[in-house]
Amino acid sequence: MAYQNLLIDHSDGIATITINRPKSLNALSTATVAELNLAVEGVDGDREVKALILTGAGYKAFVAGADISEMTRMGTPAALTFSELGHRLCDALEALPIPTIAAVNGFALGGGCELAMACDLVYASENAQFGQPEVNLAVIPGFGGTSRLARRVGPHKARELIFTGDRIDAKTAAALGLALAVLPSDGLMAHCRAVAQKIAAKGPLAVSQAKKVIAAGSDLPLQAANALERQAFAALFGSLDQKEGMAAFLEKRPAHFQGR
Ligand code: DAK
Repeated sequence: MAYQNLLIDHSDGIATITINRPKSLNALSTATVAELNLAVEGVDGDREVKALILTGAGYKAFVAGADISEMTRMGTPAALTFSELGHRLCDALEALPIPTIAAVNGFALGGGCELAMACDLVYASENAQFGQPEVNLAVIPGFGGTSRLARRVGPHKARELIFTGDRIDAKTAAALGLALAVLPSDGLMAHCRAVAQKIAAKGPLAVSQAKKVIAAGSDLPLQAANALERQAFAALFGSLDQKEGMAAFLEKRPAHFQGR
């Protein structure tokens, strides 16, 4: 499939989606969000892909938000459709059975911050800036920012960031837990690929179950979350990979996982 606004790369079991609209700082137009939905669907159906990296083209921006030149023409029905498209994308990223990594290489504002927060792991370059500046435009986050930011940094800090529209730098984002680490700009992708490769070498069913249980469990009381964990833990003992992983340990050799 030929994309107008994305670059897609598959290598060594890792898919990389690069949002490629550098002239508008990779702003999310409707067409870009629609293409992202298709690209994520494509990754979902590909058993060879063990991890997904999402980034923006160039060194200045991950995504500087939803495309303001397009939003300026929207009324309520079009805004609802746009917001649904964005929610579908963020939900699809969270539902992928593989880990997703946001390589935040510059501005991650508005829809860009929301997209990063829909990924499992977020790494930032030194020049990255995060924020939900929608109130500057007299709107609110529309791709899940009100809920995901509150879950990531707590409702108190989320209120401050969303009410003021303030941008925070990479170090502050890391201190808040919004980013896991801050990397030099020219080392960000190598770091993200190294993390993706490390994960890709593990038992894929186990990684997938861990993602699912952490996501579902974080919205449940502890006992219910532990019940989910028990079921997933036990189910993995029915997999070939579990036999292989434990046999390889005892035989002091590398494991060869098949995802079965
Ligand atoms: N949309 C469109 N174009 C953008 C853009 C954006 N979000 N951000 C930057 N650009 C364009 C600029 O217009 C400029 O284009 P030219 O003038 O060169 O043609 C080019 O990118 C370079 O930007 P600047 O010249 O402004 O670059 P600076 O380094 O001076 O400033 C900046 C960088 C990121 C601080 C600044 O560009 C900026 O403040 N950008 C806007 C950031 C922003 O407010 N983003 C949040 C957008 S709101 C909803 C659904 C979704 C959402 C809300 C509701 N529903 C449907 C309910 C989401 C909303 C948002 O994401």
